[in-house]
Amino acid sequence: MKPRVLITRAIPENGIEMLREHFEVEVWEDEHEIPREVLLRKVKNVDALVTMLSERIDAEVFDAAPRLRIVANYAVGYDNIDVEEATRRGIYVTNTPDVLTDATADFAWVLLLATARRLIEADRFTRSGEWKRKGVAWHPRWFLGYDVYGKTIGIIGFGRIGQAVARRARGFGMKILYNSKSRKPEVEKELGAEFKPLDELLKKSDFVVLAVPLTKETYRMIGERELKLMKPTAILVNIARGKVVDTSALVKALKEGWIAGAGLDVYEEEPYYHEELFSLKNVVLAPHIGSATFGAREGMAELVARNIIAFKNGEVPPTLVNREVLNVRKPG
Ligand code: 8YV
Repeated sequence: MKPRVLITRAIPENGIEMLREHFEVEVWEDEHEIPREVLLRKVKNVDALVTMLSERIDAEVFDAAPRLRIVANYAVGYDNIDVEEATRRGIYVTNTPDVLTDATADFAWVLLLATARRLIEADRFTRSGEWKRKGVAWHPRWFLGYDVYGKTIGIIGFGRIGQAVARRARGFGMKILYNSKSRKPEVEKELGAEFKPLDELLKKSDFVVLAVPLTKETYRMIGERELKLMKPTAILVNIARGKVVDTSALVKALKEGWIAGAGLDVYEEEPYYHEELFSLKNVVLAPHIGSATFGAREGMAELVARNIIAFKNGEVPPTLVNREVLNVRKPG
C-alpha cells in the first residue's frame, strides 16, 4: 500500500501529479478552508501533509495524526506551524523559499507604486464615470502623488524577498536602507544598501517595506511609536505578515496624517473584514496575493512535492525548516 498525503487545498496539478507517482493523494478541493474537525479526522491515516498559511498545525493536529512524518507548507512563511513541537515529535517541516521571491518582491512594488501614484483611486474615478460627469478633460492638481524615482526606500527584513525588493529599487535610482537581525556586508556592497537601526530607517525613508518573517520579535514591531517616527509623506508597504503591524495604530496614522499612505497585502486577521481601512483613500488593499503568479504557484507546488518525495526516499528534504529534527529521526 502506498503512503498517504493529504493536501488541504487544490494546489497546481504539477505538484499533485508528482506526488501521485509515490503516494495515495487526497486533495481538499473545496474553495473554503478545510474545517478544523475535518482536518483532525483526515490526518489520522496520513504520512504527509501539505498545508497552507491559514491552517494552524499544532500539537492537536499531531496528536490526531500518529503516522504523520512530514508537513510541507505551501508558503515560505511557516508561522502557522508549531515547529518546535513538530521537531520534538520527529516531524519534518518544509517551506517554499526562492520560487516565490521574485513574484512577492514584484508585488511589493505593485503596492508601492499604486499607493504612491494613487492608481486605485484614479481607476475608480475613470471607470465610475465620474471623470465624464465632471466634464473636465484634465486638471493640473488631480491625483497628485509622491515621487518614487531617486527617493529613499527602507526595507525591514533583508532576506531573499527584502533583497529582491532592493534589487528593483536600484532601477528606480533609490537610496536603499535596510534593517535586519544581522548585517549582510556582501549584499550591502552588491546593492549599495546601508544598514540602519530601525528608528533611523523609519525617520529617513520615503517608503518603508516590511519583509520580515512573523516571530515573537517582529510581532507588532510597527506600532504607534514607530509610525510617528516616519515622515508624514512616507508610505508603508506590508507584504510580510499582518501581525507585524499594530492595525489600530496604522489606522490612526493614516487618518491623522502621521504617514501618507499604505499598501497592504496582509492583515492581522485574514480574511480582513474590519471596515476601518475600507473608507480610507490613502490605502491600497490586496487579499494576500503576493506570491499569486502562475509561475510562483507552480514552483511552490513542485517544491512541496520534491520535499515530500525526498523525505520518502530517505533524503534530507531540500528546503527543510527544522534541521534539528535530523537528530530525532532519520528521513524515510
Ligand atoms: C502564500 C505567503 O501564498 O509564502 C508565504 O509565506 O504568505 C504566500 O506566499 C500563502 O501563505 C499561502 O500559504
